Amino acid sequence: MNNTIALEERYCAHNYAPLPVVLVKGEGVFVWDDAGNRYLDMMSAYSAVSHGHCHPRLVGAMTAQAKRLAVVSRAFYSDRLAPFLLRLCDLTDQEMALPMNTGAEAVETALKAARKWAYTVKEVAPDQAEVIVCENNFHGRTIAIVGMSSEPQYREGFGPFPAGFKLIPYGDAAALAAAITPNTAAFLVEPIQGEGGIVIPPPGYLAECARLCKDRNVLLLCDEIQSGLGRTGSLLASDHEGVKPDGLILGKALGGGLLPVSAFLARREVMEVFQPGDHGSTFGGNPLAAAVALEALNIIEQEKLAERAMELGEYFLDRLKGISSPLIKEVRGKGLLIGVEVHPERIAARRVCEALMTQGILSKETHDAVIRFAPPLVVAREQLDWAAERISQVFKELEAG
Ligand code: PXG
Repeated sequence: MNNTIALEERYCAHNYAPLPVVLVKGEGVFVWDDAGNRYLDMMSAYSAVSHGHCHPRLVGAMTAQAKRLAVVSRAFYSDRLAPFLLRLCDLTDQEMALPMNTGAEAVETALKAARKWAYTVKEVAPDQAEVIVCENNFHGRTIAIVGMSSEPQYREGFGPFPAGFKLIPYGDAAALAAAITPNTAAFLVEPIQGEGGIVIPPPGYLAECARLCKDRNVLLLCDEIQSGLGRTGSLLASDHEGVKPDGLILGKALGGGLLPVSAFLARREVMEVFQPGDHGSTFGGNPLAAAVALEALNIIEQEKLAERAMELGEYFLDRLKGISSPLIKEVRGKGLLIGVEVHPERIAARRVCEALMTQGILSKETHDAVIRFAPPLVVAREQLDWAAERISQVFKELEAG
C-alpha cells in the first residue's frame, strides 16, 4: 500500500472510506496525485470548491489578510466582518447574519434561532417547540442533526437524541400541511437533497411549502449549504421558485475552497432572538475568514458562476443523458449538481468511481447507487466534453465486465 495511505489509516479515525489516491496539489478544476497524475475534480469537495482549487484572487485575499490580522474572536469588533456580512445580506436579500464555520454549526444556529423565536415571538409553551424535517435529509453530523436524520447509519450508536423533531416525506407539501401544529417553530429543508442522492423535488414544491409556512406562522429554513452560491444555476436554489426563506443557511463555497466559513441569515425579527451570550463560536466571523468569504462572494458575481452553472449544467446534463448504458437507471440534476443513478444490483456506484479515477476523473458515490458530478463552477465546456467521453467509455468497459 502507498505509505501515505498506510499512515493515514494508522493514525486517522476511519470515519471515511476514501478512494485510494493521495492528492498533493490543486489548480482550478484539476488536482494532482503524489505520482504526478492529473485528475479533473468532479466533486469539488462536495461543492466547497466551486471557485476551483487555489483561486489566485482568493489566495491573494487570504495571504494579504493573514499578514495583517487573522483571529480576534467576537470579543472585539474587526474591520473585516461587517463588509462581508453586508455583502452577504445584500446578495441574498436577508437582513442579518450570524457567522459560523462549518455547515453543521450553521444548521445548529438555525435550529436554536427557530426554537427561541417560537418561544419569544410565537409564544409556544416552554420546551414544546417542534421542527419539521424531511426524510432522506442531510444537514450535518452533530448529535441534534443526526437525531433528526432518517438514515440508520448516521444515528446508530449515537443516541439519545434531543426531542422536538418530526420527519415527513420529501417533496410532499401536503405532508407538511398535515404535520404543522400550533407548536411548530420551523420547517427545515434542502431545496435539492444533495447527500440524499441529488433528489430534485417536484416543481412548485418549495413555493407551496413557503406559502404553507407563511399561512401557519412557521419559519421556512432553507439549508443551501450545498445547493447555494451558484451551484444549481442561480445564486440560491430557492431562487428557482421565487422563494425567500425566513432563514437561510450557507456554508461550503462561502469559504472559497480555502477555509470553513458558514452563516445563518434571517430577517431582523428572527435574528434578534439572540442576545449576547446566547450563542457563539471562537472562530466564527474571524477577519481571515471574512476577508476570504467577501472575495468569494465577489468572484461568484464577477465571474458569473451561477450563470455558468446554469448554462454548462444543462449542457453536461444532456451529454450525460446521452450515454446509453444498461447500468444507468437515471441521470438528473440542476445546474452543475448532477447525479447519475446506477442499478445497484448490477453495479456499485463505488466501482464506477474507482474506474473513473483510473481515467483521470475524481468523483464520489453518495449512498450505493448515485455518482455525483459537481465540478468547480469555473469548469470549461471542453473539459466537460472530455469528461463526458471518459464517463461514457468507463460505462462501456464496466458493461463488458
Ligand atoms: N447541510 C448540507 C445540505 C450539506 O450537504 C452539511 C449541511 C454539513 O456541513 P459540514 O460543513 O458540517 O460538513 C452538508 C455537508 C459528510 C459529508 O460525510 C457532508 C456533506 C457532503 C458530503 C459528505 O459528513 N455535506
